[in-house]
Amino acid sequence: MVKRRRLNKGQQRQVSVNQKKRLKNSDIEWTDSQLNPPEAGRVISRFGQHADIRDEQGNTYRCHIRRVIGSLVCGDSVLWSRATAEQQGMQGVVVAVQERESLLSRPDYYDGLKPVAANIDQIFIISSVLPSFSSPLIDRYLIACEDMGIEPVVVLNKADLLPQIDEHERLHIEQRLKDYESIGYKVLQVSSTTQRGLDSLQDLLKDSISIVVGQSGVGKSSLVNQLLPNVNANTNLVSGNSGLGQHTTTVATWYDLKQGGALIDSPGIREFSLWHLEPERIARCYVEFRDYLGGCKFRDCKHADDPGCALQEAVSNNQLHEWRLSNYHRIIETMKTQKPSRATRGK
Ligand SMILES: Nc1nc2c(ncn2[C@@H]2O[C@H](COP(=O)(O)OP(=O)(O)OP(=O)(O)O)[C@@H](O)[C@H]2O)c(=O)[nH]1
Ligand SMILES: [Mg+2]
Ligand SMILES: [Zn+2]
Repeated sequence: MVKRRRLNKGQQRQVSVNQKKRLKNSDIEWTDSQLNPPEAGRVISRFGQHADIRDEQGNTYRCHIRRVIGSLVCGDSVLWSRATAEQQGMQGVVVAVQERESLLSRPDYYDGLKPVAANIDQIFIISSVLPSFSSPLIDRYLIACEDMGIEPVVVLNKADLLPQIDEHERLHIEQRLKDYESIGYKVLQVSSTTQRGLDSLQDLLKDSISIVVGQSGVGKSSLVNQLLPNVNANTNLVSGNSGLGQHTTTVATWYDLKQGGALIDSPGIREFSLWHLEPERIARCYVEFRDYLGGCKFRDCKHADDPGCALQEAVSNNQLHEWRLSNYHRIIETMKTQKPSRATRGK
């Protein structure tokens, strides 16, 4: 019997490179006569080299993405051509992307800045009583929204579980939500199980392109299913062992709303770093800090134990919430260690 030799690491890498080359070589191309004139469409989801495109009549087509197109994400407005005959399951080809009104990117330690969805005008930041409530994570999303100029809504899902948790934790969550409201943010407590608060959420959806974001397992897809009864987005139990979500949703997906606008479901995240922003910019994205930022004694004030810090003084006078300033410091601190060395642009 011939003993099969195991490949060393270098050989394994070469095999993988060759496989990728081969895949690229089998690129799909139709001749001009096999393609209809380009028409407008919307990216429903993107998967590697193909995307599901919705035409203006509301039908969806699986399309190949021309290699010249650098970046394409859920929500992009595109021009695409219908093919007269399918090739490898593809029904058409995306030929151009229209200019974006906005772009939500997910700063990922391993992959750099990864675009998630385009042309959105409202972000529902979903948190929940379980797996865990995290105000630093909500703050990170709020910073991203302020930076991009997109309207945020802070949503606590699984509000039905509030009476079941430790009282100390319940009071903590409720106080944080009140504080967000006092800063001026829209805050909703909802439950996709008991339907609590869903009418208010429904009202906010009207005529907007909205996206649900947040940790895995907070119930983003469950909310989408409740808000859009014809949709059947996959949902999954939070793992009994780790208490974490199971990353059930894997790609951002666009759902049309009957009354106009759309709701995008997105994959859960583990972390949301902000290394692509400067500390000064982050401080300005804490909207309630803005009135005080010019007032520190030193121009390079770090707002920690610096003498004459206007933010510290405002905290002492109960004009700012201490926890927001401490979240700010936590974020700045983690940025120092989380800056990725790899390329900062994904596709
Ligand atoms: N008690 C309670 N459970 C809920 C509620 N909403 C969702 N769940 C449960 O939470 C679990 C996770 O829900 P999903 O909708 O899959 O969560 P997700 O945020 O989409 O997760 P990913 O796709 O992994 O990011 C499921 O078991 C849901 O049944 C709620 O309002 N109350
Ligand atoms: Mg999901
Ligand atoms: Zn200061």
